Amino acid sequence: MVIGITCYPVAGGSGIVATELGQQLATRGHQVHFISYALPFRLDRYQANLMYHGVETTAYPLFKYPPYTLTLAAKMAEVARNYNLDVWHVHYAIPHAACGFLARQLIAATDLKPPKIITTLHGTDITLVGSDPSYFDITRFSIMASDGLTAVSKYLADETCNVFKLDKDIRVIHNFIDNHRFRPVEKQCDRSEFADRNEFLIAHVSNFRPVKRTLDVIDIFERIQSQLPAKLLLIGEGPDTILARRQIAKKHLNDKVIWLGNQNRVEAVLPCSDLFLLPSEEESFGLAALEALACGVPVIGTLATGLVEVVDDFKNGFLLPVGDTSSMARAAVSLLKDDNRLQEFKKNAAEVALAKFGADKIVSEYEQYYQEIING
Ligand code: GMT
Repeated sequence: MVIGITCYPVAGGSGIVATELGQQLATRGHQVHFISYALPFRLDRYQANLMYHGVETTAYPLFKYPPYTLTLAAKMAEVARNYNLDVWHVHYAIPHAACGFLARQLIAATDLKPPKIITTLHGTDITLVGSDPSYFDITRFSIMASDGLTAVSKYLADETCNVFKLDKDIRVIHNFIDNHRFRPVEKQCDRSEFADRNEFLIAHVSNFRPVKRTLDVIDIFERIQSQLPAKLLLIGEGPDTILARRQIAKKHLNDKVIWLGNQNRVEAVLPCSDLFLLPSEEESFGLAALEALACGVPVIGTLATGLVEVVDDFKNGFLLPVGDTSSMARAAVSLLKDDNRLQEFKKNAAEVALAKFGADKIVSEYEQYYQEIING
């Protein structure tokens, strides 16, 4: 197949899934075209069958907000015409599904057959931004206008139907991991760089948005380290970074926290960790948690989110109510203190991640879905 992929190129779950899907599809022999305003975050090496088309937006004094969505739609149509695309796969409904619709109208005005539009919903495009009154109607319209619709969890598919009062078939295709990269191999990293031999290493990866509740991460860690020797590894950056830094200083934890900023090879660090914290308010899936599990790291996360489809409660992690940092810390300490159980959780983490979310399985689900949609 010839597939166009549009996503946000910055560090963030939807861009990572889109990029890794494109790489996997190209490896399988499909021709993949990325269309975005910058080279996607993890698209850091040349690969056969994979091309990138940058979208430019001309600045003009009249434009307070340069109309990126128009140039994106025009580029999507141009790439479809030049390469005869079968599918436009857009990740994150806003504004990409609307751009797909517009690009289809552009092609329909010629004699060419437009590619099918498949929209993958990732989470905040529905739960936060899409449900905002200013985006609601256009998001609902663009979702309805897509030829195919996938969601990264059943939780998100149900949430989408509730929020938008939709009666449309949404295919659940979970996120996946490249199991050649994300493996529980401790020698991939040098643990002594981060912690002493007697210290536990606790990790958190996110884009430090309020929805991630980074202050809860610090609160949980503070409670853990008051009972056990431990270090906290923080990976990523975002709007709450400053807040988190202040909180760490206020709690006198500076010498126990290691900041790594954005990393595009988290698999080189995660396998050294003993526990991963993701106490998010909302998480449609929690790709960061899956990447940790695949590296053999148990996860402490939140109930009533898509994490229930990723983490096996009491088997490779614990899920607790949002904001209940004392129970999260208690669960963490009891696990870290029981080495047999910790090793068992670590083993389960990697096994479950591979069995349920291995790239081979999930990428085939996308291929099959593309084919179904192309065949109408
Ligand atoms: O989590 C974020 O803020 C980033 C966001 C994105 O779209 O880049 O992530 C969402 O999509 C990921 C990939 O499907 C999911 O694993 C995350 O759970 C989801 N984030 C939220 O629902 C908050």
